[in-house]
Amino acid sequence: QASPPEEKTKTLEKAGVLHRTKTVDKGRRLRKKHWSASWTVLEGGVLTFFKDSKASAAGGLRQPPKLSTPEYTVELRGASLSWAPKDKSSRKNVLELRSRDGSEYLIQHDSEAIISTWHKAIGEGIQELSAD
Ligand code: I3P
Repeated sequence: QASPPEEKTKTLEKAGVLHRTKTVDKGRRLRKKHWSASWTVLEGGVLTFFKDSKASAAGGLRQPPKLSTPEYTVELRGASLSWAPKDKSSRKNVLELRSRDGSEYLIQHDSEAIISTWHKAIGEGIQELSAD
């Protein structure tokens, strides 16, 4: 028996620190790339990039991490994901996520193993939503 939709959308699928940058905002290409390391959460068909994790890391172990606020939220419904072509970045292991509203994000991690688990999880998230 299928679980009710509310239950499904609350499931945390994945979380971790990734490098990301927004390159296009609703069809408008941004002039500069600003890579930052940010806490990233995939949950209920939405990918959320929180604000730069360096701010909370600066507090060190003596301070609890500050509750960070989301910087970008990307609805996976109607989105597409692929490995970024080489001309999009000099970095290795870069994914390109295009949202339905015409925004684009690059997502990167130095570890091929880690970026591959994100590729799979985001790809599956997009697939599941397109089947609804
Ligand atoms: C950019 C910065 C980015 C780089 C980008 C540079 O310079 O070095 O990291 O993207 O390359 O323009 P600046 O800090 O002066 O803005 P990658 O790391 O993804 O290669 P680009 O111009 O080829 O996009």
